[in-house]
Amino acid sequence: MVHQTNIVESEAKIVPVGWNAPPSNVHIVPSPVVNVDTGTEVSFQIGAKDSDGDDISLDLAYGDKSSDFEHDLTGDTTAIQSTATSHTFEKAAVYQIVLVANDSHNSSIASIGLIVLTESGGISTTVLIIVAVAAVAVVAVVAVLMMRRKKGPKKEEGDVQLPM
Ligand SMILES: [Ca+2]
Repeated sequence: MVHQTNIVESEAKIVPVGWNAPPSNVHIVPSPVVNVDTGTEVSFQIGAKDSDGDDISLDLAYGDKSSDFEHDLTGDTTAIQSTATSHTFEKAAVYQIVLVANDSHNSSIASIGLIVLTESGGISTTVLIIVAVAAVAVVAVVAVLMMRRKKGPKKEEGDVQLPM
């Protein structure tokens, strides 16, 4: 006859009364600033950890009045946990994206800025900016060349005279 013994392992957590470690390592990836075009689906990796092993609820606000993305991270671990989500921004603007991690005692916050550029006539604003910078550079090079020509050695005329 085989006897099985169930061994229950547990870790003792000594937490002083009234003391809590708030969620740490609260993160949003990509970070810190992203440039995207309107209508582009942007992927986010978000997460946190709790050194007490508390459950963490994540609340990600996109800053565009759409519904927040909410996700619960299960406790029992003090490792950094994360999850993924994505969102499409329809209007060109600068968005402040805020992630709140709550362990039911305290909240910790992380945020990033996200720049959404509009498209006009199929040419993105980024391309227009690059073209504008390139045009300024060309003008600068032409100006330098013209200044060098003016400073160059002057040709003296009338020095050479043939004897009669
Ligand atoms: Ca905690």
